Parts: sequence; C-alpha cells; structure tokens
Amino acid sequence: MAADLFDGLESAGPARQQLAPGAVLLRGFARSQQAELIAVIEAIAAQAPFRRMMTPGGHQMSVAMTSCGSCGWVTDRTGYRYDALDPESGQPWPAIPPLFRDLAEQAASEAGFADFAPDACLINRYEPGAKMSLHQDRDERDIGAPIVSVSLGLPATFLFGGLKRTDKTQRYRLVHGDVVVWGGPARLAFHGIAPLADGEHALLGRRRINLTFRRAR
Ligand code: MD6
Ligand code: FE
Repeated sequence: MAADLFDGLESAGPARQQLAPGAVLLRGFARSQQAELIAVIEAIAAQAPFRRMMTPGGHQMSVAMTSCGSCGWVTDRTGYRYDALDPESGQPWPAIPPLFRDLAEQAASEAGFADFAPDACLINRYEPGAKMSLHQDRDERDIGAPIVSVSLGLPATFLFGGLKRTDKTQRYRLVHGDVVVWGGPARLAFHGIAPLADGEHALLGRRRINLTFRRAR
C-alpha cells in the first residue's frame, strides 16, 4: 500500500518527455514487465556473470557489466570494443531474449525510430556509490540506429550534455521502469550517471540495473 503510493509519486509527470532533439524519456514504459525482465537478467548473469572491467587507462570500473547479443561491449588495457566472445569464459554471449528484443523495438518505435533491431545489449549493475563518468557511445559501427536504455531498481541521476565534453549537462532522475531512447542528433551526446545514492528497492535491493540496446555492427 505504502509502496504503491510511493510508486505513484515516482511516476508523476508526463509519461513522455523530450530531453533534446532525438532523445525521449518514456516514463514507466518497462514497468509492467518488471518481474520477467529481472528473471531474464538473472538467467543471463548465471551464464555471463557481472564483472568490473578495467579501462584502457588502468582504472577498475565501479559499475559491474555483462552483455547479451551477438556481440558484447568489453574494455581492457588494450581499449574498448565489441567482441563476439565473453573474455571471461571464451564462449559467445547469451542471445538477446525475445522479451528484451520486443521491449527495445517497441520503445524505439514509440520514440519514432521504426524497425530497431539491436544486436547487442549491455547490462550495467550499480551499487551505492557506483557511477559512470561522462562519455559518448561511439564504439558502434551503425550510429544511424538509436540506443534504447532501460532503468530498473534504485533511482539514478542521469547527466545529459552536448556534443562536446565541456558542454553544460542537464540532470534527470531515472526510476525503475523508465526507458530513454536516443538517436539522431542526440546519438553522440555526452552523458553519464552520478554516484548512486543508497536505498532499498522492493525488487532489486541496493542496486540499479540498466540495459542499453544498440546496433553495434
Ligand atoms: C546508465 N547509460 O544508464 C548508463 N548510453 O546506466 C548509458 O551510458 C547510456 O542510458 C547510451 C544511451 C543511453 C544510456
Ligand atoms: Fe552510454
């Protein structure tokens, strides 16, 4: 009861918010599928466990990651890349489940990008204090396709800037079930996640999980 009231407040505001030309926030878009999404994430992580990778600069990331799809995003001392194999196991990444694929396609279509067919889904796991520094997503061959980003668990502050690292950033709160779609003129915008505030989420505990779907190759 109290949780329902809280959830109602969290989703207050317009269901759809334009963050910038090409970037749309669809509030609560993934909510009705929360239980299935979490079960599928657990199944993927059982096959390809979350791990904190090393950046080319030699820093261990605070965010733990895994992937599904025909290629997964990896970083090590040699650089960032998409790789068909999970370097931890030497095996292919788990396939993108139909539930994920349908959600990504529907969100993209809702935002005006028809026929989105992702081939990679990066799964980020944040614990309190974890953050993602300002970056551009530019390791994908096809930047004509949008990225679809699904937030689950603890709320986060999303930093959204411009095409230069030094451009001023706007801050948006992303909560459980929110989906951001961005492409077109926003596709190469700098963005990041502020250090995660501690809290307890009813389904995910002290964690935030983010899925980002891309067309990588
Ligand atoms: C996150 N998201 O939300 C990090 N990248 O945890 C991203 O880095 C991101 O949300 C590209 C497009 C959408 C995103
Ligand atoms: Fe990103």
